[in-house]
Amino acid sequence: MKRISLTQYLIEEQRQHNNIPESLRLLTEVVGRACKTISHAVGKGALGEVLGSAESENVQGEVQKKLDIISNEILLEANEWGGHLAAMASEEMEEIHPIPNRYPMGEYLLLFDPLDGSSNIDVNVSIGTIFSVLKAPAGMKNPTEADFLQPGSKQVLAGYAVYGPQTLLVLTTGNGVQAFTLDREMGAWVMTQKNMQIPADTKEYAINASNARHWFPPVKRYVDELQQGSTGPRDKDFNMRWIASMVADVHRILTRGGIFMYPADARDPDKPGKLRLMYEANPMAFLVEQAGGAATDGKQRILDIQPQKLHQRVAVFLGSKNEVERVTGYHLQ
Ligand code: P6P
Repeated sequence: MKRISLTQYLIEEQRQHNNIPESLRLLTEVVGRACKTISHAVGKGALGEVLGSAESENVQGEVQKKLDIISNEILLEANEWGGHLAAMASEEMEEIHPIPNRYPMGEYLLLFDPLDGSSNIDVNVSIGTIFSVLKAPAGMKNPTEADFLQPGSKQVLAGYAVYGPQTLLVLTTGNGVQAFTLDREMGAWVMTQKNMQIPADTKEYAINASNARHWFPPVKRYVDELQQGSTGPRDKDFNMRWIASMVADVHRILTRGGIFMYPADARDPDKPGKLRLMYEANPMAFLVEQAGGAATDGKQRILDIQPQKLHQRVAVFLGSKNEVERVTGYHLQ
């Protein structure tokens, strides 16, 4: 494959599809630059004295890691001056973050989970940054939370950076999924995968099996059948992976197929699972569908869900289309 930079890709994409105007291209490159900075901070680990807890909690009531806060600050500072954003929203902040008055206001809304998989930071397992871009409503003057509450089908760009053995940037603007590897010597994102595709069938599933006793019947039935393997109705053996970093699990699925599940369960009927709709499920669902996969909450397409709250949670079933359709079918029976 011809090695092209993120900038060249975005410019050529605009020429072909006219869907990445200058301001969106700039936004994407700024987010990419912020992810390089986060990658550098993450890579320092203990040497940078950035590991461990920050002794504070986020809006989810989860203890924040120092790198959660550092990553959030990096994204805020990188994106607030450029003139392409009207406001930002983050898993780490209760309220939206309007662009300060000293900077021009742009036409996009940026949402992110600055460092997904925080429980893995201190044990050197892959983590990542997830981001989603929406257009601000026409004529909006003072951004409010309501302006962000758009279904995932309205995203104009979504992606993630995964900080693992390689640092990768994976994104879509609606014309397939492309992956870029960080060339650390050049400090540049270089395209290494074009038009990633998720096989419709798979032998690999991802779920936190320690929650099995809480699962509702459709998930119990689906996972039991997988575990019966060639001795059961599926008539083939399956393998399981659970990294507990959504970015890493989703990247594996984009690379070789699989189904990822974080279902609602009986522990808290008011809490439909753990993952957040706006800045985890929606961007990942956009990527997965663009790669030929499927993403539902067990009953409906994630990208069709009309959000009610910025930090609302959603059950997630995503990945290989035939498996997602099977487990969704069990929910709808
Ligand atoms: P559990 C990380 O905290 C996260 O939000 C996702 O990245 C990941 O898929 C999930 O939670 C892991 O949850 O319950 O297995 O720790």
